Amino acid sequence: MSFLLDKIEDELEMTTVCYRPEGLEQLEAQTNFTKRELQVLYRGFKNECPSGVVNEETFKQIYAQFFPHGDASMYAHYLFNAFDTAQTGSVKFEGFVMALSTLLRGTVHEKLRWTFNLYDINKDGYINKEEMMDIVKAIYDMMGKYTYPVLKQDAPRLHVEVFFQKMDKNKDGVVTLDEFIESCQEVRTFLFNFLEFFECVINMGA
Ligand SMILES: [Ca+2]
Ligand SMILES: [Ca+2]
Repeated sequence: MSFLLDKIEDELEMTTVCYRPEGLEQLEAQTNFTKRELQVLYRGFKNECPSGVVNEETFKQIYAQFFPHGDASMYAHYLFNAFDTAQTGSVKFEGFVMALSTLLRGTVHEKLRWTFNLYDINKDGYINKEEMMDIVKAIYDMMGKYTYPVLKQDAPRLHVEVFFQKMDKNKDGVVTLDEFIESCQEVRTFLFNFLEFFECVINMGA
């Protein structure tokens, strides 16, 4: 997501304050953004989403631009569901900014909690192997054929096995939030590295 932050910072340099969304003070208190940053974000948001809400289709369009050689639609779908905490099919500016604040400026713990929620596709509080497989496959699909080093056919399955061995401490077949956070903090796991790798790819492409 850091390409968004770069964009925000570019904008900040040349922007003049235009918008004053309602509840700005409240949002400033609830997020890690300054009032000025929130104004820039709001302007960008209204530009991209004149209706005032962002939907799954917008996520898909944005990711398709960044990953033209792959199919980002499934990853965009899972990502959108993590933003859409109320599961209403659309996300308002406030919700969008709260998630961005966590992703860009949250503590490690907050980022991990958010990531856990992304991977917990059915939102039952556990990550099971199928969910992990779906997400990892979605990431591979998104990267397409230009992933380096060239990935073997069974790479997603192997990565999921590694993930589970490391994360499922009590071997009950599901990963809880506590297991997830504990694992990520004690070792820099594949998963966490993969997300960082992913950020690098985005930055290079931006
Ligand atoms: Ca689940
Ligand atoms: Ca477990």
